[in-house]
Amino acid sequence: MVVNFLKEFCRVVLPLVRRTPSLGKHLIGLSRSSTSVNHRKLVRNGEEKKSVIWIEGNIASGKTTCLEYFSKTSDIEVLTEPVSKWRNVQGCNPLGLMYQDPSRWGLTLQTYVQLTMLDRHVLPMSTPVRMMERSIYSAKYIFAENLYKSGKMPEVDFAVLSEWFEWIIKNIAIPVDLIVYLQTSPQTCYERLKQRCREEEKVIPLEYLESIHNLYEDWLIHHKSFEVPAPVLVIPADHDLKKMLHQYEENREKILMAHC
Ligand code: TTP
Ligand code: MG
Repeated sequence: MVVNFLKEFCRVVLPLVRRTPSLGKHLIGLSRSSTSVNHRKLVRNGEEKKSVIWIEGNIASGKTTCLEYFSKTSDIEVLTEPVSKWRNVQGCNPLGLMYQDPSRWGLTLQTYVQLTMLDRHVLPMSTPVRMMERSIYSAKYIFAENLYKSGKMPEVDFAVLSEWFEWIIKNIAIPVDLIVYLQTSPQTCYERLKQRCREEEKVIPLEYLESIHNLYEDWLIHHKSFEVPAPVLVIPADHDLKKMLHQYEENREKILMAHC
């Protein structure tokens, strides 16, 4: 009987899902409309409303520090970026390889970043609020875009990565209610980068941080490049730690009540 049911399910439902991507999305859990700017309330089949906040900003803009600050609040789940995986996947270091030879290894790194970010986005939520470092969107709209625009990613690599990305955002629900943009000057990031001294990043010149900065500004501030999937809260982030923590506290309500 179970076998018959499964056969019937495959015969009737699967072709329907293939023909109707939005139905597949409902089966995955959340409709696209419920994550858009105009429908910001996350209602998953009658569950309580939950809120997802992305922390975005240049390399070394202070995203992890911001997440660490809010991780002390109860009922918030904080997902830091899987950088350790990018530095070590089965004994290989795609991040280091990319910085050494972007044309050869850019696609390798960006494919893996895309996978690991997607894995974060689809994790079931166990608390009312989730904050996460970056998103699959900035990996594509900022980093992959930068590699391609600077002539370091071959056209065919960018095309394949883009098709993957478009498929993912069309078929898999990526919830977001608010983007917190830590806005820095490239110079500040450059100084912080030198201080923290992550081995792979020693080769990063100031111009690289300037390019990333400009792509961020075009996307989140000037709305000149790509769709912005949620409202943006801009926090000036050139300040010292004390002032930054003060600003996070000042903005606590705006950030944590993102879904209201
Ligand atoms: P960031 O995502 O900027 O993380 P961070 O920890 O350096 O930032 P913060 O100090 O604000 O917490 O970058 C991690 C490294 O990964 C950095 O060298 C840039 C690189 N990277 C890519 O090359 N491609 C990508 O798509 C992403 C998301 C990061
Ligand atoms: Mg970080």
